[in-house]
Amino acid sequence: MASRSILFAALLFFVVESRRASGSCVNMSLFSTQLDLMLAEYDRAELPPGPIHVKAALDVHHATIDDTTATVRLLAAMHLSWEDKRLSWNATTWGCHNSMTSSEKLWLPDVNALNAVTSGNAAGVGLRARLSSDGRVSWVLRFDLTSPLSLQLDAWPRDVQHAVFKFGSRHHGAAYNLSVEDLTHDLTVFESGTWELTEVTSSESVWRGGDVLGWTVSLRRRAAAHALAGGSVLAAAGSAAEWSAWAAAAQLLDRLLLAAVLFALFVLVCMFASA
Ligand SMILES: *[C@@H]1O[C@H](CO)[C@@H](O)[C@H](O)[C@H]1NC(C)=O
Ligand SMILES: *[C@@H]1O[C@H](CO)[C@@H](O)[C@H](O)[C@H]1NC(C)=O
Ligand SMILES: CC(=O)N[C@H]1CO[C@H](CO)[C@@H](O)[C@@H]1O
Repeated sequence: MASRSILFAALLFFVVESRRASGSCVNMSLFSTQLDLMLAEYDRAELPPGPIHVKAALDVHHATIDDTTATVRLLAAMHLSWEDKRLSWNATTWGCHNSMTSSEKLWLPDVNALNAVTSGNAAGVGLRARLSSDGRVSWVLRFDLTSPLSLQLDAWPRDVQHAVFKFGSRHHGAAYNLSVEDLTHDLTVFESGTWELTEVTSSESVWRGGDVLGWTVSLRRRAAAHALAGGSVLAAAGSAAEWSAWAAAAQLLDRLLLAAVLFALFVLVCMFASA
């Protein structure tokens, strides 16, 4: 029941969101023409005017530790947003408040992981960015990161490990300031396996004149050995239950037999008595 209402709420949210994304334009073809004209004059190689403050929120999708290689792997989406006044417009005259557009046409902050390697493909880059009429740009970067970890095993198998992932501009003395923005929703982590994500905390620091954002991921080991022991206890409990059922049945049979014998004796006694 609960899951159904969650599903319904999610569906409703999706419908409302997609209406807001596409249904808010009065005349889409008119708006597209205006937007194309604006982007034709736009130079992506030039910095947005004024001080640039890029806000970042990290949405952790999956985190796990590989004991054999002492590495931690993180799958996450980083939501970046900033202001670029060159991309603002009058929502009343254009008949539209926001729009998705190809991100390769825009100036983008070069935020990257500083202390981890991207596994497989390079960091997934959002192909589209969301523009708002007030000049705010939102863009999502996807990370698949692997980082070495010095495992603290004092508390094994109930150990909690902390891994820090740092992000910043690829270039020293970045042209923009970076700060952490809290996620507007709870963590949605798809967990499986040995490690359970318990906490994600963020921090801000400066390194070589550039802002550095750090997210510390805390993972607790789901003691596999204990789980196994628990499993075998359960199995034992299962067979014990089976045995007690058998025993009960045997006992019942015993009593029935006894009753039958007693009954037969009674019948015999009655027969002798009447004879
Ligand atoms: C949308 O704008 C175009 C171009 O300005 C115009 O030709 C068209 O009639 C408009 N459509 C509506 C539904 O207003
Ligand atoms: C947008 O345009 C309308 C009408 O053209 C005008 O009245 C309004 O002041 C403009 N808004 C801004 C923020 O410039
Ligand atoms: C590029 C930029 O805007 N840098 C600024 C970042 O923030 C510090 C202070 O918080 C400023 O001194 C920088 O100029």
